[in-house]
Amino acid sequence: MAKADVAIIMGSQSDWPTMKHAADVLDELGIAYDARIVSAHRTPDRMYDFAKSAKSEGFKVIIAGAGGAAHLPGMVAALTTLPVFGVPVESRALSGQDSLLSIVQMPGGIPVGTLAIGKAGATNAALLAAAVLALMNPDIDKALEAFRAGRTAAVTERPVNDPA
Ligand code: RP5
Repeated sequence: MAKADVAIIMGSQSDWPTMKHAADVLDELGIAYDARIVSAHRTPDRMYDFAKSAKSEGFKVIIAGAGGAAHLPGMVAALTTLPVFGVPVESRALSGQDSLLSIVQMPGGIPVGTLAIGKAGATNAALLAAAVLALMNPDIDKALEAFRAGRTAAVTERPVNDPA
């Protein structure tokens, strides 16, 4: 398996349908990742071990998704200086507003780059991770440019009745 530059972590198996959108974008860009379930609440020791060893494992960026009382991105950011992008997963009770507010309002000094709730956030977390890696990797830069150009080319000038 190729060495993973990106860790995609999530608080629960139930977060995967959301976080898979980040994985799909990384696949499209040819960026290796490792997806793991790491819960701040249910597996705190696993979270601590992951965050403390993430840099020595070779990860360059961490994407962390969680829902509800979503402490995972902030706790991981407290334990590593790697960039952490937080994805608020859409919760059943409060539609992800709880997740968003749990992740976004970090105290100054411990940053989490917080994305939108749900699929858009997971997608953009992967694109931001790619943009960070692209600073050091021309192949990823090219893939990111092509990705953007593809999305631009896909926008028709006029609406159609049955878009593919
Ligand atoms: C959080 O609790 C997880 O990130 C998930 O979004 C939420 C619900 O988890 P499950 O009860 O579905 O496992 O820790």
